[in-house]
Amino acid sequence: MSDTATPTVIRREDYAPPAFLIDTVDLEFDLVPERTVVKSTLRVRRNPDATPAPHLELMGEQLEFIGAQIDGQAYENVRAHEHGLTVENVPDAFTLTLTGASNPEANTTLSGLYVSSSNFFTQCEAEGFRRITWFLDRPDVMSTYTVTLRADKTACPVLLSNGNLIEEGDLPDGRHYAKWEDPFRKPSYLFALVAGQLVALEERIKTGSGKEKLLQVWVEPHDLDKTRHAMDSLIHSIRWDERRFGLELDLDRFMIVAVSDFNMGAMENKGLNIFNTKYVLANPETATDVDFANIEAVVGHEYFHNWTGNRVTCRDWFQLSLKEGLTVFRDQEFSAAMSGGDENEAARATKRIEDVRVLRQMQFAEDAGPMAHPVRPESYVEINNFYTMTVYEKGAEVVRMYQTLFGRDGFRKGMDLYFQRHDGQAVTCDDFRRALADANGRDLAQFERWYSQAGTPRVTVTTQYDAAAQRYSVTLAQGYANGSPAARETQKGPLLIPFAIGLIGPDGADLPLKLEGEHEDQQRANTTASTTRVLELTEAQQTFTFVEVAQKPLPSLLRNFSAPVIVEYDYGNDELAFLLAHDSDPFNRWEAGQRLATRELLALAARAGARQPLEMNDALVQAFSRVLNDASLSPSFRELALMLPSETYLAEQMAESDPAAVHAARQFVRKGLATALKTEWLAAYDANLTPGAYEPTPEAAGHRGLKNLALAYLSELADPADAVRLASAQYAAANNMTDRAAALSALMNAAAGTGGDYAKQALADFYSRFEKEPLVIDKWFSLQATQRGTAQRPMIETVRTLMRHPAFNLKNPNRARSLIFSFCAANPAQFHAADGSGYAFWAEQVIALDAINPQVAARLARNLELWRRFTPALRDAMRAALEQVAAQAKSRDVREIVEKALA
Ligand code: B3K
Ligand code: ZN
Repeated sequence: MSDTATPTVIRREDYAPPAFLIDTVDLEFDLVPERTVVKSTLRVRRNPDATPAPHLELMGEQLEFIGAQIDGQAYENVRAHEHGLTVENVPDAFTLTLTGASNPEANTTLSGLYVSSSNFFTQCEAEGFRRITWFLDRPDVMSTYTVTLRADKTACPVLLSNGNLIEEGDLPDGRHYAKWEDPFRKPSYLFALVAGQLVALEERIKTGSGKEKLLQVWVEPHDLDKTRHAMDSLIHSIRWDERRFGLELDLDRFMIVAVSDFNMGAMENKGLNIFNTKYVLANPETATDVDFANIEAVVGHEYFHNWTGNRVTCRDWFQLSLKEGLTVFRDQEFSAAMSGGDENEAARATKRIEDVRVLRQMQFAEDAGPMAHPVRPESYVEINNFYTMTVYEKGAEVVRMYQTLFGRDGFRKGMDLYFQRHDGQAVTCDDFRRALADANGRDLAQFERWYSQAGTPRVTVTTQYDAAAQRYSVTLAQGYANGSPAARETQKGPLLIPFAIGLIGPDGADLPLKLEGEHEDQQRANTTASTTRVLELTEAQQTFTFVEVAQKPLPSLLRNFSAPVIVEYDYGNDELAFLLAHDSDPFNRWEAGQRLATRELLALAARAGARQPLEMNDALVQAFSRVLNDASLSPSFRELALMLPSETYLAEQMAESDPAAVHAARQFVRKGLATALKTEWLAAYDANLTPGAYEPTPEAAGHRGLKNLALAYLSELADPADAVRLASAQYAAANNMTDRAAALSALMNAAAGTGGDYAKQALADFYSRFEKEPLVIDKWFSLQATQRGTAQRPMIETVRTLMRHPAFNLKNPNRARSLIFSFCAANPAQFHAADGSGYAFWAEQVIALDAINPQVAARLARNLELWRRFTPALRDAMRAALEQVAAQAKSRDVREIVEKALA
């Protein structure tokens, strides 16, 4: 690993253009698992816009240097070192040929060129290309590539790279070759190759302008029956991007390849997307509704990068959110459209709710800890540590705010201008903001703070109604939630916050809105619906007054979550119940229920922590009962509204996180709701059966979701006989993974509650049934790692036993995540066991992974970063575990995380 005692900090302010440019790249690969030789021929010239430098400094890692030539002549003034190659005293323009080798088979980092199941794959973002050959491995160096791949024909019948196939043929000794050419200039992080024994599902389509395109989904032969959904998702993505943004597929061929060893979800390499199998492979027997939806979202995400990321890329890695925030926003809009059409607000709301839930639980937590950083970070030690919730999810919220401010048409105008100005360039977040501002005739200088300030903004709301004057005033005050010092340092001034608001009358209907001093035409321009107004909060505190308000209204605040902020408003419980029943904004209906539940759960957690008796709140039961029985609400909305906030989220809301108390409180409420509404859960179960062939449609998935939530609640009953009966039958009869996994989970939960062993047989059956399906065996591990433990049956023991299971493999990231991450991140009550056993396990695994795959290790390392916010006993034990990792970890990746956590 490349590590130094004092880590080098890379700073945004130090950006300088490259001293040299590389116009063309010609690569020749002789692919051999243990020693692959790469010959790279580069046309290099001095950058007229940079400070001149005598030597060409190329990045390179873990490479064996074989030789160099300049303009066809051997060149000796070359120095290979730990970080790359210095080519000394070069002319102004020249052709440089470099030959080197690496060992793909020994590459367990899964960055650069590596072997997985005897096939070759690459992963270059962010800095993997330098592990393949020496290069100016930075995104502002864009070149056109030709690539020749040579390999054994039997071992590697398929040879793929970016762009178009221009030549192929046989070679002596049973080898063959293929030559690829990518006509588009690209940075090195978008380079890819794949070679091996793969087969493809193919389809030819015509894009908007009538051009024919070849689409392929490449997988291992036994997985061909799981490619249809990915192909359909790709076609839907292509169509949607044409419709919504007028963006067409530019290459003649677009390929998706699935690989089972992969560090993240997928990668948008030009024309050759490489995917984790988890986000490609699906059929009803092996994939759940959630898997189907995730595949659609990730296929869309990577496809959308072709314009937002590839055609227009990032100048430097600080601008990562330029492509990631924007592309997440695009995939969110795509998924929303797929789940209900572009216009159906109620159907779109379920997607919005799911996204906001993730943002709040994960990104708000990031902002509260030592890794807090702005959407456009100012510095990093290891860039791979900055593919974060802030860059991705908060970045997507920042993009969404432009659309909220300018409307869908105004946003589209901004996007059009962005491509008109910057197609083929490597640019910055400022360039994007300027395109949006110019296209809409707006000054967005203040909006820049969303990119430079870290921390979660908090908007405190106070209201006043003057009945005599029929005036209702809303005062919004902005500041930041108590974040970490890392976040506070960046906070310089108030933000421009688009704050969507509605007013609800006593009958539950929205009131028409008229702001003081507002003309009628302004009123129409401001919003499409006259009952929701987007207030633009720009100062630390501002009052907005609505006039002609005949009755005292109830405010519906931050509709559709119009900005990534925390809203403080002193709603009464009855008001929240009223909003849950009546708000015309589906997001805020859900929000009201969550506020009600969160308030109750936190109160109970405080009592549990103080060992006081707990009591069920009848208002919560009534509110849940009304939602459950409201047939006007879609099943998927009801499922979301009846789900309690997660233990992790609740613990983060406490002054001192106490996972055991949160668990006790949440379990108490789950049981209470199960008991009080037993008949209703049983009825909901029956009412939402989906007989017949499995269909992954949003409607069918909604029914399954609500039915399985009912089953989960029923499994909490002191006497779980009904749940066990239903779940056993469902497990045996299931024709799809959603139902089978939910049934197994309910059986396991019933067993955890009663000490019965209802799940034993089903778990064994599940394993043997799916032994040959790695993605399903991942579910088998993760179901066990996240199951509820008890004092008599601590889960750490189960997890340690599973670590020795023959199917466990630490080198495979999906498997490591399914067991280790599931336990450490998704089973908080067991992970934070008072005896510190979870932390000791965590430290061991971070250190073990560090030696294999620093990127995966660093993800796991982040699991303890909020340690300062826990109760004192846990805090001390966590610090000790962090110190142990700090003393032993070698990689820059893990060191950055634990050192920041301890600082
Ligand atoms: N751009 C890649 C992520 C690369 C992560 C490198 N550590 C996938 C994506 O966001 O689409
Ligand atoms: Zn992305």
